[in-house]
Amino acid sequence: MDAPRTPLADPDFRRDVLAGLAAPIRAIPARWLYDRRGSELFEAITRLPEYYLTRTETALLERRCPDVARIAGPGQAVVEFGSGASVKTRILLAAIAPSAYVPVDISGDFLRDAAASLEEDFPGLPVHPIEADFTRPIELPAELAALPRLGFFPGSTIGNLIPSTGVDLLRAMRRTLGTGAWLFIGFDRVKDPAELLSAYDDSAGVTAEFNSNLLTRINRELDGDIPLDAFRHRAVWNEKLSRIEMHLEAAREVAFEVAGTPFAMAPGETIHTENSHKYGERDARLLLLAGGWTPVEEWTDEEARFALILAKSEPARSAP
Ligand code: AVI
Repeated sequence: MDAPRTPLADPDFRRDVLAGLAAPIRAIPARWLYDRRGSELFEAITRLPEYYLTRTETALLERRCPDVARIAGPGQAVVEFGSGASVKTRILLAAIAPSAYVPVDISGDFLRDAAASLEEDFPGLPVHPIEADFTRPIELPAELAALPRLGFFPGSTIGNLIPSTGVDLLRAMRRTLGTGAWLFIGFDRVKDPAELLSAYDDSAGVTAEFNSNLLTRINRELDGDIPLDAFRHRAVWNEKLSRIEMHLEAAREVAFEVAGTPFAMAPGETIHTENSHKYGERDARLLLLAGGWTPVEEWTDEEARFALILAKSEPARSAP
C-alpha cells in the first residue's frame, strides 16, 4: 500500500480546507491562520500603527483594572480563556489581588510556557493551567470550588465568531464559571469603515502576509500547489453584518490541487478567511445578555474605539 502523501497533516485542517474550497461560497475557518508563522505575524499586527485595537485596549486596562478590583473585590480566581500570560494578563493580575490564575488553552506547550513565566512574575500566586477547548464547558480544579471567579476574555476575540457561535461561547463560559461569576471582556466598536479597513489592510502589508500565509500552510501541510502570486489580500467592510471580512481573491484564472483534489477559481472569486465583528454599545450588551451575562459596567477610550465590559452571571430568574 502507498504511504499517505501528507502523513503529518492535521485531519481537521484537511477536512476544513477541502470542504471550504469546495463550498459554493469558499471559506476556511479563521483558526487555521494561526500556525507558528501566523501567530508571529499576528503579534506583528498588534504593533502596527493602523491596528489601534491592542494599544487602545491595553491603555484602557491600565486605567480601568483598579475599577474592576473595586467592583469585583479581592481574591478572585482569574480564568483566562485562550491564555494568555500577555501584557494584558499582567495588568489585570497586578491590579486585582487575585487568589489564583487559571489559563485555559487548547495548546499545551503554549500553556506551560505561559504558566511558568506568570509564576515567576507573581510569586505565591497559585497557577492552574488547563489544556482544554474552552468553547465547551470546562471542569475547574477542586481547589477553586470555594473561590469567587472572574473570567477574562480580552482582545475582541469574541468578534472573530459569528454572533450565534459567540452566544454559545458565552453560555459555555457561564457554565464553566458558574452563577455569581464575573466576566471581563473586550469588544471592538463599530467605527468609520475607512479606519477599520486600514487596520485590516495596513500599509506595510503585514495583514496581507498573515492572510496569504494560510495558502503557504495549505501548500506545506496538505501537499498543495496553490500559486501564491495568483491571490491578493482583500479586507472588506460588510455593513449589513457589521464586520470586517478578510478574503483571498484570485487575481486571475487559477487551477491548483490540495491533497490530490483539483480546484479552479475565476478572477475575482474569493476564499473567505476571517470575520471580525464590530459591536455598537447596545449590540455588545445584547450579545452578553443572550449568553447569560448581565453587563454591570462598561469603559471605553475617549474616541469610543474599544470597549471593556464587566458582566455578571446572575441567578436565573423566571421571565415576567
Ligand atoms: C485575534 N483577532 C481579535 C484579530 C482581529 O482583529 O479580529 C485577528 C486579526 N485579523 C487581522 N488582523 C487581526
